[in-house]
Amino acid sequence: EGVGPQEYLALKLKVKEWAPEAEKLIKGNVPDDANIYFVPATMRPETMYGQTCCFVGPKIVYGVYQVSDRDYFIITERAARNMAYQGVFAENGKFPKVMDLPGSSVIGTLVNAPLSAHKDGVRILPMETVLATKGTGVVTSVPSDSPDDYATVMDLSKKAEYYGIKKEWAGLEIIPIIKTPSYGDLAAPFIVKKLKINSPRDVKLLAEAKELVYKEGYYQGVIMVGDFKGEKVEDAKPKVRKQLIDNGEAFAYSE
Ligand code: A2H
Repeated sequence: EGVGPQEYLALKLKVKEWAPEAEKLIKGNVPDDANIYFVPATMRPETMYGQTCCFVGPKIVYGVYQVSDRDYFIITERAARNMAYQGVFAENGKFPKVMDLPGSSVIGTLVNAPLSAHKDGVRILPMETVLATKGTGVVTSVPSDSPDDYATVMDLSKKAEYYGIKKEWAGLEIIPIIKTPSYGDLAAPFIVKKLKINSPRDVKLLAEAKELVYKEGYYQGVIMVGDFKGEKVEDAKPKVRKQLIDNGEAFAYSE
């Protein structure tokens, strides 16, 4: 990190049903027929088949930005400003903000996650470790292949009441999407258990887990689902990325 620009894929997760608090805030500020999207930034487009939820920082304040006539994005102001210079908004350099939206208010919102096996949608859930200074401040969750995501959904399931969420929102089935020779087809859960990681706050161990899962998945992994089933992760990654962009479900974002 810090050596060159990060090339992310920004994915469009369309809101299907608002959490009550967010709905009250949105009403009257955004037209009823608008398409509103949460826009997570990912480095792993080929894992999008395994999305089970999407994280926001509960203490981060997001903005609702109008990107075109009927389309609105929920992202940090920092990301909106960057996108405004990357041809994402209607007018170059402009990123019209309609309103602020506290992360805590959107918890429980149901969104459609492109490529995910969970076709009825996935929930927006809290993740304390989301950085406001990276990507869009929104992180889509793939617990099969991301140790951070797995540790977080486990914690959310265990303490659902404390977090003010429904247990089943965090407990959507974790689907195997990448087969690896050493860690099986659920690499993140395998390594998290092996390293005895008990909490999303075990940052040192999680950094180690991330490194192990990434290397094994990226260089040895084979995709088990979707249009590129049977292909190596390395080969499938640019193809899934292109497909999502061509379908209008994602766009390139760099910082
Ligand atoms: B990745 P890099 Cl399956 N705060 O996507 C914390 N984490 C963030 C973030 C933020 N503001 N914005 C993006 N990220 C996460 C998938 C994935 C990711 C898998 C495995 C590993 C992985 C599903 N979550 O990342 O330091 C996003 O999670 C391992 C680092 O800029 C994004 O890709 O490379 C990744 O971190 C980008 O981190």
